This record gives sequence, C-alpha cells and structure tokens, in this order.
Amino acid sequence: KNQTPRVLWFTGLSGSGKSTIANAVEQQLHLMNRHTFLLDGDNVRHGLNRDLGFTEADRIENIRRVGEVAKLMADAGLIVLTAFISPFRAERQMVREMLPEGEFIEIFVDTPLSVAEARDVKGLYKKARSGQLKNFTGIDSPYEPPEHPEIRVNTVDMTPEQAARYIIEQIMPLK
Ligand code: GGZ
Repeated sequence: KNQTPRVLWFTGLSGSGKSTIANAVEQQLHLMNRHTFLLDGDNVRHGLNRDLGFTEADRIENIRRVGEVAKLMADAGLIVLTAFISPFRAERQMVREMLPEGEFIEIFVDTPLSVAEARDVKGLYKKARSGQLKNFTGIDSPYEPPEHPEIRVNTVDMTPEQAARYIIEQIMPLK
C-alpha cells in the first residue's frame, strides 16, 4: 500500500466552500493515484442520515454517524474526505478520538459569516434572516470554530483551487 489511511475533516459555515475545496483536493489525490471517498450532505443526508434534520441533537448524531463511516472507510485503506459544517467542537473531538493518532486532519475552511452570507449561493442565509429557516448555522444556531486545526484555509484571498493546492502541500509530507 502506498498510502496511510486518513480522514481529511473539513469544517466551516454553510457556503464557506468546504465541498468545492474538498472536491478539488480529491481530484488532486486522484492524479496522485490515491484511493479516496468524499462524504458530504449530498451522499449522506439523503441516504444514511435522511432521518436527521438540523436540531442540535440531529447534528450531533449526523456527525457521529459520519465519523463512524469515515472510520470504517479509513480502516479499509481509503483517504476519506468529509464536508459537513460539523459545528460543535465536542463532536469533532469525538471523531478525532475514534481514529488512530495522527489520522484525523481537521481542516478549517475559515470563511467569515459576512462573506458566506454575501455569497448566499443557495439563498439560505436570506431565508434564515427572514425567519423562514430556523436553526441556521451562524444565524440562530452556533458555529464553534476549531482552536487548533491541523490546517486552516483562508477563502477570501484564495480561489478554491489555490486552497486545494495549499492543503495538498500540507498533507503530502505525511505520505
Ligand atoms: C445549516 C442547513 C440548514 C440549517 C439546511 N443550518 O450550504 P449547504 O446547505 O449546501 O450546506 C448546508 C447543509 C449543512 O448540512 P451538514 O450536514 O453539513 O450540517 S451539520 O454538520 O451541522 O450537521 C445547507 C443545508 O445543509 N442546511 N438547513 N438549519 N445548514
């Protein structure tokens, strides 16, 4: 095997760019012949976790299950990328502790709320501000930024491709 299994755990606000950057990192890893799997809302919240919404309890359960699946996939030898808001420190820490030392790489997609809200690609911030959408992260549901992420990316001064390149540079010395 030419790779150490590991989990690249992206965290950040809705609209921060997690999925876009994670997809770009995955493409780079494929070019390096790495076997990967990307877990995100599209392939998890519509299937395994379709019974869960956005209350605090449901988000906790969402992240717990994603952590367990990521662990299984990492055990199978994959490089796993996850792109969930994962707003709470405690659950990110829980997933970190599920995995062998050094295999959980927390990547903070550090887009300020003002920037994510100004982009509002899906119009969700607008709905949250008007009260049409409750428990929206950053508006009426908390986001606890990582205190010591392995990697932090600034999406204000970097394109998603530049952020992905930066992440690859950070993880590749680990091989
Ligand atoms: C946050 C919400 C909400 C609420 C729907 N709060 O920008 P998106 O659309 O594509 O990404 C958001 C996604 C967040 O799901 P996660 O599984 O990543 O969240 S968590 O880790 O907190 O469990 C957003 C959409 O779902 N969405 N309602 N109330 N995001």
